[in-house]
Amino acid sequence: MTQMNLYSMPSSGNSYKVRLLLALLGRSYTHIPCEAGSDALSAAKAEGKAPLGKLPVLHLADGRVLNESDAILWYLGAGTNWVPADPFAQAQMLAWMFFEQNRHEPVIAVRAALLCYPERAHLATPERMAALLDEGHALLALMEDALQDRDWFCGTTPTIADIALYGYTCTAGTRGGYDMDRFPRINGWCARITALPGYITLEHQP
Ligand SMILES: N[C@@H](CCC(=O)N[C@@H](CS)C(=O)NCC(=O)O)C(=O)O
Repeated sequence: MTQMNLYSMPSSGNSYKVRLLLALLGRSYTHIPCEAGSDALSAAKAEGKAPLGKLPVLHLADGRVLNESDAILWYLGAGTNWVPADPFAQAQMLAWMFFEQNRHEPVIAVRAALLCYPERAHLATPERMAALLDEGHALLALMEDALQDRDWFCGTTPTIADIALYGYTCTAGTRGGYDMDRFPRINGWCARITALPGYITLEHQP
């Protein structure tokens, strides 16, 4: 193995976060796309390439393996401008990343998945969809408030917390059905991310 291999799901925000940071950092790697329900995903799991059974997974050139999108962001961002040096700023950044995984992703990504993946349609009861809509709007309102006096979630420059939050926020309206007109500051923040040099869309496959 001579360079990093990334096993990632093309349609997934968790995988997109990692592809996006790699692009913004200008890092080269081999992409192994494994879409939901594909033979490639089954093969990756059968070959032990996804030790925790989920993607993304980053395989380093020396053979070490990293699971969990936000842990991978931390690893790739360490020592760059994407991770602040100050311990308090780092902790603030991690707080947003835990918020993303514990609260944002289980609501906003799940509603989008119920709408977008046909095999999950039977789980999209009207009651569940309505609850996810309300919960998601409340979470987005927290993000909107946080952006009241800043361009980025932690400090004056973008960090990996912005990438983590962007992964599923960027499609909250188009895939999740959330009313993004209510959140002008989030829309401005998304526009600032798309303007970063090296930015790629979710659809872009390396
Ligand atoms: N907390 C994990 C979640 C990873 C995850 O749920 N990945 C999904 C796609 S979003 C997956 O690999 N699904 C394939 C499967 O369950 O078979 C992370 O952030 O990396």
